[in-house]
Amino acid sequence: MTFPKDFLWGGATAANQCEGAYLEDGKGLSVPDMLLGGDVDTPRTFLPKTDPNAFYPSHEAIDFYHHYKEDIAMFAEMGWGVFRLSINWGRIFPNGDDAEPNEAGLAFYDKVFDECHKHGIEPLVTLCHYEIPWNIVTQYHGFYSRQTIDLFTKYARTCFERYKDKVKYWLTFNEINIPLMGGGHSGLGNLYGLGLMQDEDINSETPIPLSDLKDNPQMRFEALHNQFVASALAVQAGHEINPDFKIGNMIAHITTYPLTPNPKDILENQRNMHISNDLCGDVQVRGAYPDFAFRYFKENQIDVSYITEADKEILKEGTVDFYTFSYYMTNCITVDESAEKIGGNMSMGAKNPYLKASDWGWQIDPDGLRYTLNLLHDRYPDTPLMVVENGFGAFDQVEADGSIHDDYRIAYFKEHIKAMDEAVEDGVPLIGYTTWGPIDLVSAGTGQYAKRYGFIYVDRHDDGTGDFSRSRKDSFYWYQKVCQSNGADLG
Ligand code: P53
Repeated sequence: MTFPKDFLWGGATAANQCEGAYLEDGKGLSVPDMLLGGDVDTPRTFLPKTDPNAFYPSHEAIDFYHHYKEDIAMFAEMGWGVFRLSINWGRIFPNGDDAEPNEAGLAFYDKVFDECHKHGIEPLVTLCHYEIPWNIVTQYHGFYSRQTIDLFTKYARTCFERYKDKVKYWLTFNEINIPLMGGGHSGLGNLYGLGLMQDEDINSETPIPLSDLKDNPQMRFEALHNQFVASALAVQAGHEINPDFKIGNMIAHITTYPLTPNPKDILENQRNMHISNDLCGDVQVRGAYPDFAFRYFKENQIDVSYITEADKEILKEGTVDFYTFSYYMTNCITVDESAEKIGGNMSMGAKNPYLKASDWGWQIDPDGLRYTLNLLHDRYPDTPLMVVENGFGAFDQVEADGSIHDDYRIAYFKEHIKAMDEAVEDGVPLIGYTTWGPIDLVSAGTGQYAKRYGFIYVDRHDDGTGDFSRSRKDSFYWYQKVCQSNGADLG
């Protein structure tokens, strides 16, 4: 058996995609609460006010807020050692800038973490998973304001102090590199990631597709910089509050290959990998911007005078203890503009003729995971790695007897776990694996329930019907064997 004895197996979720109860116990509105649903061809739209006639998937999500005991018991039944979840910032500071935290919100996560420990499950907590309080968007332009650095570090400190004996593993920002991904991701990155929206969009009376949100690259890069500083300050605060904390970063690692051996494609792919994946990773692991970033900033007319000497010091002092990333797919990069694209309205690259794709155009590439783990270990040789999201969004069919035969999902996971096994064999220090959406939840990209990821089915649908009941898919029993055998029994 290759996986280390204390390897952490589990699953990953985000508060806004699961909890629902969007105004309960004093929670304030946060960014996802303003987003309507879409599908593979229709981008999610955003409406900067709550319309009583519209369906906002996050408002009820899968009602984890009231089902957490049942859900965590089912996670334990699978034999998990770790559960990745996020704290919804707006439950703790409903407006983001409140003087005092909301006790009811803090108490909810006490109960959730206690429930995890009751079952021997270690929580891995993301502080900010696309959950910036809406008031920070409207009053501060999100992370574009340096004041938001203070608001975030206060929130982080509050969580670290409160849960210092219940949570050991923390992540600062989910997929911090999303604002660098381009394509349909600029709206997603600006709004979801940075809480940054231009005034003309904030005041819109009609729904705006996420992909059409106005982008201001100067503001986007300043906001991202402020987020780096906020992350580094949180890492420092966490280590001061409990030196045993392990605090990681989180990167959406969309690995890309050159579409052809044309050296122009090779160079373009290297540039893409540098900017999309490595820039953020380097800042958070090595504590400084990489050299290539400055050429990119110059070419994009970004004035980087906001990167002060004092900030550089903070980045250097706030490097992470481990590197985590999401891995779903790979894409190809080419200078040939006529090459066939992949990925629906969120397209991020060219189609790879050797790979099959999901119904959402995400190309399935288990070998790419082994390749990625090796790339990351080459780049950050002293840093433990963890895959904190990997999964297969698919339409599921419920049989007459209630069973769900999701062999396609089992096949996806089996090949990706084999790839991790190979990487461990290659010498990669991989410490854990949390699958994305172990229980069906709301898709971040499309807002759909129909894009299901779970081992556990949730009876809830895009038309707002369903009773939120949970049931086990075939993949549930399969993953149970994987966790219980420490990855030896892949069926
Ligand atoms: P959905 C794009 C590309 C890679 C990962 O995504 C992404 C996204 C954003 O859609 O996000 C992560 O739900 C994210 C999760 C999200 C998951 O991937 O669009 O951290 O919140 O649900 C899957 O299928």
